[in-house]
Amino acid sequence: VGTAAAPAQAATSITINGASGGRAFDGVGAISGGGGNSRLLIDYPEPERGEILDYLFRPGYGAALQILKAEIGGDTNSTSGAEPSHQHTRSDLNCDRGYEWWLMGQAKARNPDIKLYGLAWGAPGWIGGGNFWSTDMTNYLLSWLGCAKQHGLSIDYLGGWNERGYDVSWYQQLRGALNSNGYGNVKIVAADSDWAVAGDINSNPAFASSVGVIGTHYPCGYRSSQSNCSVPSAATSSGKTLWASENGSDDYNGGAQAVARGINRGYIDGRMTAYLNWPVVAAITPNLPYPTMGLALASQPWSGHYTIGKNAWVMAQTSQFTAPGWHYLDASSGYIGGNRNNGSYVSLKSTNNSDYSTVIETMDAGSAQTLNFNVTGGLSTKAVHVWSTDVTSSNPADYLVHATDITPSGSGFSLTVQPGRVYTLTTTTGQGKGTASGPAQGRLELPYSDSFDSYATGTEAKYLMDWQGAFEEVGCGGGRSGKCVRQMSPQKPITWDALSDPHALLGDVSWSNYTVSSEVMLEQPGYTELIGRANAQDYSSTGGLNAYHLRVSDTGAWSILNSNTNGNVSTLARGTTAALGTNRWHTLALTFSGTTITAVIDGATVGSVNDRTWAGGQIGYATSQGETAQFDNLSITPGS
Ligand code: 147
Repeated sequence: VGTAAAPAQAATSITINGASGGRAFDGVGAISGGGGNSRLLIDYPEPERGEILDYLFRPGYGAALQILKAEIGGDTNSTSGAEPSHQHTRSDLNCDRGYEWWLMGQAKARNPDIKLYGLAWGAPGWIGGGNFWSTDMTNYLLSWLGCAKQHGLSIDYLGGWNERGYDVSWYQQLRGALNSNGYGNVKIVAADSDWAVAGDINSNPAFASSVGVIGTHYPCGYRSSQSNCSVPSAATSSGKTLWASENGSDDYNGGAQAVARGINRGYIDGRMTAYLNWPVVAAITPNLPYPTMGLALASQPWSGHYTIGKNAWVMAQTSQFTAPGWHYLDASSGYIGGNRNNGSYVSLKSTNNSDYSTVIETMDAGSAQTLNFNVTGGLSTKAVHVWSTDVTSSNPADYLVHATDITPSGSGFSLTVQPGRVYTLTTTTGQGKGTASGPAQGRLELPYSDSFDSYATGTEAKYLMDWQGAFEEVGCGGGRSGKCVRQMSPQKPITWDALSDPHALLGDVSWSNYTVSSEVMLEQPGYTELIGRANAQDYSSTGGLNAYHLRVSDTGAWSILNSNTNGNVSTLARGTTAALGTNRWHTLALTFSGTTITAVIDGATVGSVNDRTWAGGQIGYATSQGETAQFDNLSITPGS
């Protein structure tokens, strides 16, 4: 080594005292939803799909999540996609839509002790006449809980409206409705927004008794900052359980430092007893918002390629060594030598009152430090198992590494900790690191086609990623046999972010010259679209999409449109053909060849334009707002 080592700091003494008080630990976990981020996972082939699920949920294998928070779908975009509602209309109910029931089931199958938590981002427009804080919404959540029961899933926690504040009387109504419908054991989390709710909880005992957990988002700073987790006194003095009910929004590898800091410091600074990473997995194509955020990357179901992120291994340093119901030991948790820059440690005691785990992070340390531990207060003094993750390394072999055991001499032992690492010291066993790995990356090859006939009603067609509305398998209309895809949202939803026309995208962003064709059928006056060369999609301001569109109306009016993420839509060509009417099937096609875009309706070329704005991208379907159009026989053929 060419540089002199920094002078060793004075050794620090840490007592791991089983007699210390401390809050109950609720778990570390992640969020599937808010939204659409898990979409492509269900379309993975086996064995890769099961391997990814093992890395997320199987105890002693990977991230070993202790809490899974799932979106309660609302047929509206909720960041990186839309998730389907169990009630598209007031009279509708289908408990098998989407992939969250499946994901929760897969999680429970691997870890029956995982806690489940439901939260809505948006909702179908029939609810409360467009008012989220309504009795309709309370009933909507009750029917969602009924669906969970049908799936054999018991829900532990339920939230209100993601990051849209709270309505005190609605939360009280929800508590009453849960109690009188057999869900007295479901704890309410309020309000998945900021700390404002704590003041009302302190001043209103009826509200306080309705709320089980105060859950706040990004309490340690947004995204990778996550270092100082201050909590207002109204929250600490409320006596309520406090959670960081959403954190993260970081790259699956690049967020590891923030995860390491946030899990420990959330408790040390703010007595927060759960840490939920957004999202659980990046199972979306790279053109959508936040394409690599989560614990793992799984964006290519067609190739089977996936990568488990450093974030997962850092989370494992807590999850594999603890369980919900363990207790923090406050006297044995803090900053090394009282200095935040040296790093932090938290100690937790098992429900058997003997085993313990201490998680140490040295993200901001400048040099090696020697820690002298003394174990007391009834805790085990048997061998200490040491596991560590080098967060500065990009080599997966350096994550969740099992080092040599330490045998305490009496009740004392020492450990030298290097900078930029997470260490877990434990008397427990059963930890492990999965070894499965997926194949190399690959393109989704053309030609690609789907007759949509091979799916169960209510499911989503392979690779078709809803952005707004809900595109779902139904028996075909218009006198046609077989199955078709139908846009199921008949009115404007209660949005979470930017409203756009219902649309769904499919495919490889590297597709450039091709013909996309599909049969379409309008159910009401309105329009439907075939989209091509689709790429970036805005969610927060305009809802705009970089793409070309062939739009056709029931009247026969057609246009070739060029849209972008600034929300601009320009018309490249337009005209009128024979009326399409409703409940009649028609064939649309769009051909992209270099800068030439050609539109065909029912076999006749209606327009051809030259435009060089978009060189390539996905295909898609769209409808006017509330139009429940159907789609059949998608075909994408390579061109030149
Ligand atoms: C969160 C949402 O809850 C997630 O669905 C997802 O959109 C995520 C993306 O980062 O963001 O919402 C936040 C948006 C902004 C902040 C915090 C959370 N912020 O600026 O502190």
